[in-house]
Amino acid sequence: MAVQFSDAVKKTIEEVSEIAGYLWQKGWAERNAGNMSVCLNDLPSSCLPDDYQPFFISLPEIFPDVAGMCFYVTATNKRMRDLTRQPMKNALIIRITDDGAGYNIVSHFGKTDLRPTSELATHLEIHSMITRRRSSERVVIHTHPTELIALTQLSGLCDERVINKILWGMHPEAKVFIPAGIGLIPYILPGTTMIGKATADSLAEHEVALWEKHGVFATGRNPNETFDVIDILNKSASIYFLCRSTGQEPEGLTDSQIEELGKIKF
Ligand code: 2HA
Ligand code: ZN
Repeated sequence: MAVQFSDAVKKTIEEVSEIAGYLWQKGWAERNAGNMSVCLNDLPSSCLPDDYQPFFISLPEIFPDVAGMCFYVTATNKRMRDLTRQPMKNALIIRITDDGAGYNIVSHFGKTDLRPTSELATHLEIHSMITRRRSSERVVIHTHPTELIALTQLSGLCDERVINKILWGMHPEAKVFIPAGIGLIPYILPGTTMIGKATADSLAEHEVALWEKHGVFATGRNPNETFDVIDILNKSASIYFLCRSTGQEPEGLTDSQIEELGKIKF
């Protein structure tokens, strides 16, 4: 007998697996690259069997803002291309304990070798920031978009102001759909609470955070919307490199054109 999920949870899992396929097709998810989490505030406790034995794992710090909340999280060392076909063999559902000091695995009857992504601390820092702001966002995606990462490898470009000017200037929709732009996080060891806090702070101000020489984190109300902002920005970065490959510098939109686009509301 499998754990029964509500229709809303099943729909979320279907959407996440669809996006996992896109990340792989885009070439942004080599080997085990990337991870996702979704806040499942509607996970009914009735989906747990009466004899359920919660398996407790402690967290590297206390996360009081997400205490008691359930998350669907991709598993460490698993592939996005596998998750797209088998979402519950490559991800798990966890519930943060009421004191925020750890979590229980609530999927798989608590009996599984799967463990959450190595970037769990960053995901929980971001979900904590979202909860404090009472935002309706509930999805966090981390992936390795090639051209956005390449921007951070060029010393003349690895600057938040410069990167935003390039990205907004390469296509009008970048400013329309990502009006607050991308936040740049200078290199910090991945998997640490330090990079998690820096990322959450940056995402409080921007739609997307770019980890120098590594990848991006984005938040959204649903998996598709979260994927879209990364896709739009990486398209801009691709246009930039395509123009430069001709030996010429792209013109880019002017500051006043970008400002005008920033006033469009969707
Ligand atoms: O999940 O991308 O940053 C693997 C990673 C770690
Ligand atoms: Zn990564």
